[in-house]
Amino acid sequence: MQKTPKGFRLHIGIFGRRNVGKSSLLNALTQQKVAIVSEIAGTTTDPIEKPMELLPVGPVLFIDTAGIDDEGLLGQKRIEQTRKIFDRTDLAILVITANNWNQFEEELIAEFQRRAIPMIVVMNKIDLLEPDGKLVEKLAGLNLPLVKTVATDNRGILDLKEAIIKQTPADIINNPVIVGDLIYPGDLIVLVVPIDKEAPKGRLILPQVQTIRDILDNGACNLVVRERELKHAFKKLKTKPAMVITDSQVFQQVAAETPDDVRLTSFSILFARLKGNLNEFVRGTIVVDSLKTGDQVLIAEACTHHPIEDDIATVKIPRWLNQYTRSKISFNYCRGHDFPADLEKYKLIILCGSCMFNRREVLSRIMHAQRVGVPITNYGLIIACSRGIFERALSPFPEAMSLYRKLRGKGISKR
Ligand SMILES: Nc1nc2c(ncn2[C@@H]2O[C@H](COP(=O)(O)OP(=O)(O)OP(=O)(O)O)[C@@H](O)[C@H]2O)c(=O)[nH]1
Ligand code: SF4
Ligand SMILES: [Mg+2]
Repeated sequence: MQKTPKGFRLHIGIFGRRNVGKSSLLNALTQQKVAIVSEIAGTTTDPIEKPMELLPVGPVLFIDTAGIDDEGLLGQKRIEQTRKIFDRTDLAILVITANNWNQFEEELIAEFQRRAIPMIVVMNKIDLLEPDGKLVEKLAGLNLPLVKTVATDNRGILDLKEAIIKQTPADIINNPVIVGDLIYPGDLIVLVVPIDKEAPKGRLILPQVQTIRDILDNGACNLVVRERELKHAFKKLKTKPAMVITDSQVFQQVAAETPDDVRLTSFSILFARLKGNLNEFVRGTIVVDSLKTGDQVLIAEACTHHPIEDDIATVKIPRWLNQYTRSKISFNYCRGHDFPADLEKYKLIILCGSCMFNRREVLSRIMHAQRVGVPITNYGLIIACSRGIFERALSPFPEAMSLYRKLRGKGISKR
């Protein structure tokens, strides 16, 4: 089971005059032939909805609308239909062609502003006409983000995705679902929390507390145990739990003691999904299998703390990855909000759990990596992979699991 609550699916409306390339843009963004495209103005007559996972933003619903400069009675009806879409638009994309901007566009942006809908202006078909400098200046003066595209040639589509990340309202992009979409009310969830010398005195750490709270918010039950009491807890339970969530450091032991038909994952994988994009991180983690001696890997930590003994970034992850790959990888580091511009030299980028970053910043990092074609992942998935428990830890996430199997099927061998 994996459902995306409708409220968390970002609704992106694509608006503009007829024939500016709205449907072409939808097809380029989704990399599918979702909408019919033709040179005849007025091709799209009814709104077309396309739910999809937009990497790296997450679940979105694109709504391609009929061009709204129509004239005549039929045109009026289309305008009314398109205007109804305004009511459920979280983010508006206003498509124009090179220099075509007048009262029609002015009225549209005034309407979006009145409704407090964030927007992006897309100047499409720039292969046919040079953008007018004055118009570009005017839009900058209005504080309207502008992206230049050739929808038929995929040009500018990554810029558009980046603009979508920047303009998405914070409450949507910082999606608060930790585990709620994976469980039902009444389910029993077992959480395994080691209390070792690294655990803070007298309390649990924030990701554990947030997970407990999310389970409560969804009407399910928490059973919190240390790893040494897990066996005993299973013996006492009359029915199997719906899921076990563990600290990744004790994953191997917990996996051995948890029945095979009980879904098992780690806090860090739940937070990889919450803070970043699980599918994108699965793509990145697969690359570990081809790492070899001398390859450069970037580890990006959000905090600037001094490395402690047995530090995760400088000691544990390098040790586990070198053991797993039987190589000597060259590790480089960046910390805080600094993120290097010259990413091309890296074979892989590993982000920390990013608990101090908002999701927008993590998604921006994923976009930077995508631009230069460098795979990216995070601690949670790297720990699971290098400890040999990757498949088991992905078991609660059918979409990520099938992506993983598909990538493996493409000849990426398992060590
Ligand atoms: N040269 C060029 N042609 C484009 C570009 N984008 C779209 N087109 C062409 O422009 C025409 C209209 O594209 P559509 O995507 O159907 O436009 P639309 O805005 O959805 O049109 P309606 O549905 O009629 O409102 C098609 O012939 C596309 O192939 C572009 O960036 N460059
Ligand atoms: S995982 Fe959290 S605490 Fe650790 S470096 Fe990253 S942001 Fe800081
Ligand atoms: Mg269309």
